[in-house]
Amino acid sequence: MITVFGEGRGFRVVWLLEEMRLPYRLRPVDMLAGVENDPEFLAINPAGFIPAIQDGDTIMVESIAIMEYLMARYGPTSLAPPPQDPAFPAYQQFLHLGEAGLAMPMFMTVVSQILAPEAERDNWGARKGRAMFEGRLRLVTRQLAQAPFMAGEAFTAADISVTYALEFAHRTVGYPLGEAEWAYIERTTARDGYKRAMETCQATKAWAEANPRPA
Ligand SMILES: N[C@@H](CCC(=O)N[C@@H](CS)C(=O)NCC(=O)O)C(=O)O
Repeated sequence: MITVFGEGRGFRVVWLLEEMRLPYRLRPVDMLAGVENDPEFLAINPAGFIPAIQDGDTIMVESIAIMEYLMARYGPTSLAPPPQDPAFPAYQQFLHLGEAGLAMPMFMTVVSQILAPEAERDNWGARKGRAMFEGRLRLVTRQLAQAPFMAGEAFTAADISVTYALEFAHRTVGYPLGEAEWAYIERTTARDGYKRAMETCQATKAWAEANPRPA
């Protein structure tokens, strides 16, 4: 049985597991309570960030790497087009852009603007993180002008990666996404796999309900 430690970006992993219909359990990690009080989790990831997974003797961190592992180990799956597929380059690019280009720069902005002491909130790093998100978002917008999904005509794990990043930006700093991005989010999150993942991830569900999409 696969154990997923922590929500946050662990939502991506749970969503993927639901899409693949693989059995798993979610083991919550309370980051706000302090991981130093959670020795069982620290034994899994001594670096103290979420998500992590345990699958038999395998322990992994990094949400995108975990998704790639699960698809390779338990696929084949249409969520990961094969390298010969014309959709593969866009798939590979947006799978990683969702974290490296969107979620991570915005995360640095969020930790400054929401969690930092008042006097340290408005700083160059926070503004740069937001500007990086904004710049890279243009690649998403351009893709959506050509196709309904990041890899083209079909939903893939790249959409799990990017959708998480866009919802993160909205739910944290209220980032003003455009019409095309909202229509995209409606498409990707209408899936049963997303809805089942939301039911598993109760903290994420509460966070989403507290930050509804614009009407
Ligand atoms: N690139 C990593 C980012 C992991 C990450 O930063 N997770 C956040 C919560 S979603 C966290 O645990 N932050 C606390 C920390 O880094 O100390 C991934 O995609 O898994």
